[in-house]
Amino acid sequence: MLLTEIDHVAIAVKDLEAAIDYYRRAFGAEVEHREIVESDGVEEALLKVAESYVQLLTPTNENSPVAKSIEKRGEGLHHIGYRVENCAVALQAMIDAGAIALDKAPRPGSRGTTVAFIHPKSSFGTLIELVQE
Ligand code: CMX
Ligand code: CO
Repeated sequence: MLLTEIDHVAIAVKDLEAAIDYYRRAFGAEVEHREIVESDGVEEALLKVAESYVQLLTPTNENSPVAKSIEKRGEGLHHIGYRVENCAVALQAMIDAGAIALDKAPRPGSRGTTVAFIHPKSSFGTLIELVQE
């Protein structure tokens, strides 16, 4: 079994401050980590839940995949991050199982992780991010 934890559930939002404030008022959730990932065109706020995170995501430019997603599909669930021991091994295993890789090789993600994305069309409509800590 290659999955070790649900790393994060990512939610695309237009107003990051409003989303953070909502999770704070509703659950008392605090931001554990905040980062602008310019290579992905996103700003994230990570809310820790046990060993996982809720990743609130907002676009930083109009070409961002998250900007396109909000434009075409509205705000809401954007992807799921599956935590794995070794991203390269998990990526190859997914390709062998029929997945279409968006990243041909693992690359840097936020908070120093190594990640690879899988196209939703090859994974039952779910954009998957493999996350190695
Ligand atoms: N979840 C499920 N399905 C999705 C989707 C999503 N997030 N985004 C797009 N799709 C579907 C579309 O509905 C579309 O389906 P149809 O062909 O039936 O219409 C299909 O996938 C192709 O979509 P598209 O609009 O042509 O493609 P985009 O240009 O929007 O690109 C994707 C989609 C997944 C290839 C692109 O978002 C991508 O490369 N994502 C990976 C990187 C990323 O998301 N980075 C930001 C997060 C960074 C982080 O978490 O750290
Ligand atoms: Co993510």
